[in-house]
Amino acid sequence: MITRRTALMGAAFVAASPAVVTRALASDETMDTSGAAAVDLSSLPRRKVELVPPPFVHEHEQVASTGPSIVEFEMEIIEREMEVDDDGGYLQGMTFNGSIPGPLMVVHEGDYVELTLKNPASNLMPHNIDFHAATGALGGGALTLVNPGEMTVLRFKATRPGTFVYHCAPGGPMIPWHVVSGMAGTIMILPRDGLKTDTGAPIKYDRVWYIGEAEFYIPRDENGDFKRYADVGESYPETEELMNGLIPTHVVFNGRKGALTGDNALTAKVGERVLIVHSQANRDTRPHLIGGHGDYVWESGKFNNPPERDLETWFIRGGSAGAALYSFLQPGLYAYVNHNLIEAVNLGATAHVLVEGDWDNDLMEQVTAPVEYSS
Ligand SMILES: [Cu+2]
Repeated sequence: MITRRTALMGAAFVAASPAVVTRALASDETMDTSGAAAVDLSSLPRRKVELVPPPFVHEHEQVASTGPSIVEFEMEIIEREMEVDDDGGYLQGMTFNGSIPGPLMVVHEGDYVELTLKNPASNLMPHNIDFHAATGALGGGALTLVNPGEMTVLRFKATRPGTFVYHCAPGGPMIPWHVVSGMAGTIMILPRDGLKTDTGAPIKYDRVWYIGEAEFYIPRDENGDFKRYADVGESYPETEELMNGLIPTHVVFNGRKGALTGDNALTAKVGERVLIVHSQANRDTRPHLIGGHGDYVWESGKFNNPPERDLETWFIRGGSAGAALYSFLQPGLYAYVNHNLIEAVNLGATAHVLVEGDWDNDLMEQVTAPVEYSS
């Protein structure tokens, strides 16, 4: 029987890459758990959370005021062309909820995450979701593969506190392609009693920013201009060839060069403590706040480990998310970068933070402004 998936995938891909179709449809990407014993969670309260686009984060408690609950989220997968710079770069994007990265989800340790994942009929590709925070079935990937026009609901227990990447992983070479097309995000699982310093003292943040770093591989034409494609299927063969060379054309925060600079700069006030969650689902990176520090940094993002203190630059392993707390002490414009400075300045991995407040001459003073001198 020709399934809807076969028809759709066939139309988009058979001419381009039959091997890909075969692998994406392989049965080992799905799993039958229908024989497992039922669990009764009917006594647990449920609450529904509306996700918001990064760099912002839905309202949440830092210290849980109640016991565990089932936290309901919903995400729609959106395939669409996205402008990624001011130089004519367009990505045939694949996204969770329309943004790159996907939204930051926040729950507490012991909660159950219940995600409704929808793949609209207007999409071309099958998709799924692999939560690094979840246990079993390829992080949920083997239970969530949805064709265009299908939806699924996955529940998993949040057993380990920390920041964890989620991403699409529909099988074979579809996996890296979907990830570098935008299908990755982060879930933050807070300890029920909140974050702690290295000495175990409770510590809170005034705001959270979610920076999702991603790299894109956008083919160029013979004149060196970025190519545009009619849809994701058409973009695949040339994009895959470029991907396999491992040299990205863009390394960006939040989906495009300039997504968080200039008029889009993040803002804070002197004295505010910010938690910066930073993910990269595919490639190593090294965040650095120019003119500031990481007061407390969970470099690997896992809150059962004490945070490191006073860091200058921290390392986010590809396929992970980390978290850094910083209290801004001086006003002015800060740059938050990937401290591979070629990637920061030339390829796009820069955000700006505009901080209001009073300058502290004790921390830094311009003793003599630049003047000419004779040597
Ligand atoms: Cu996908």
